[in-house]
Amino acid sequence: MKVYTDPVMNMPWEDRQGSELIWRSAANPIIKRDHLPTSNSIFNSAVVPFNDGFAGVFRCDNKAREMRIHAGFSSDGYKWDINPEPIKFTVPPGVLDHFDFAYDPRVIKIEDKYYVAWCNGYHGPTIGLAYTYDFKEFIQLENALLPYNRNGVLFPRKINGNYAMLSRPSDAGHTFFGNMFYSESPDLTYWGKHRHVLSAGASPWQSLKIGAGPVPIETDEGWLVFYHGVLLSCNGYVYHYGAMLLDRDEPWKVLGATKEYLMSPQTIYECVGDVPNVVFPCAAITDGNTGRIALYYGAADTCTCLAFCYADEIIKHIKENSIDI
Ligand code: BMA
Repeated sequence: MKVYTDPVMNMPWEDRQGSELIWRSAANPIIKRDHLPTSNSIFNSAVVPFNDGFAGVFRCDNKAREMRIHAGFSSDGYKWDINPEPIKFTVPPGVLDHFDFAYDPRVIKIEDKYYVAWCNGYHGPTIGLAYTYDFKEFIQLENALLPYNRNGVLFPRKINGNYAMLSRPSDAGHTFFGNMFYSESPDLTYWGKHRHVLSAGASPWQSLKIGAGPVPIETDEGWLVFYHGVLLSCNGYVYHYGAMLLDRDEPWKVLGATKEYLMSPQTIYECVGDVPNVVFPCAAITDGNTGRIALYYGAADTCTCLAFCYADEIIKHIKENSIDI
């Protein structure tokens, strides 16, 4: 199996100790809630290889409980130097200049730019977009979609000549529904060609809502997409994650998706925090040479964690244990 991502020499990695398909870092949580003196919590954050190390955009909710995103740098993917000041976007003339809140960023390099997609407050949640070259200056683009929407995740290359995005239409609250859709844009401003990808409900862990997690990983078998799935228990929402495989040329076509979750909240740091029982992946560093994947996920809406897996094992598992398509 081929993974079409660049090699990452110094990626964060720990060998598997047991038999799980995805295993947790012994260093979890790698970023604690009080990593910044001003932070209430740091979670659901996105990182990418950058120069000889890594850069990222972090969801830092402050002690006023305002949701902000901050840039950060790391040489090893574990120890992060996060800017104590939130990102202040440069807004070009003619682009909507409005800020309410920002959360759940995803970051991806497309051609020569690093793009950030996040849940942007504009009369409710929608998908904000910006780009940077250096993780110091961020140029804001127009919001991609109308409110209400969450989990906007760009593909790492154009598809059929257009930029492409997965997203999840929602409502303004703690949405109790959610299906995944695909959209295309020639210029990152005007979006269309909207296609349904997958609805919630295929198995109990994903019965209430689903949404894309990290940026899709291109392989010769299709796009590997980790996604969160939510069920409603007597104690509220429980966030798990699994993975799906999408057609390479028509990524709205699902080739398979995990019937069983790959991770559910089970450790103390996933079950105890501001929102108990949440594992929420927003980034994956993938080494094109070995197919090793380091997943960054938020735990209990409080801290940031790492887990590891192999692309070929996850794809084999999807094929052998899929929901009915
Ligand atoms: C979603 C978002 C996520 C969060 C999740 C669980 O609506 O707010 O950031 O992890 O709820 O609280």
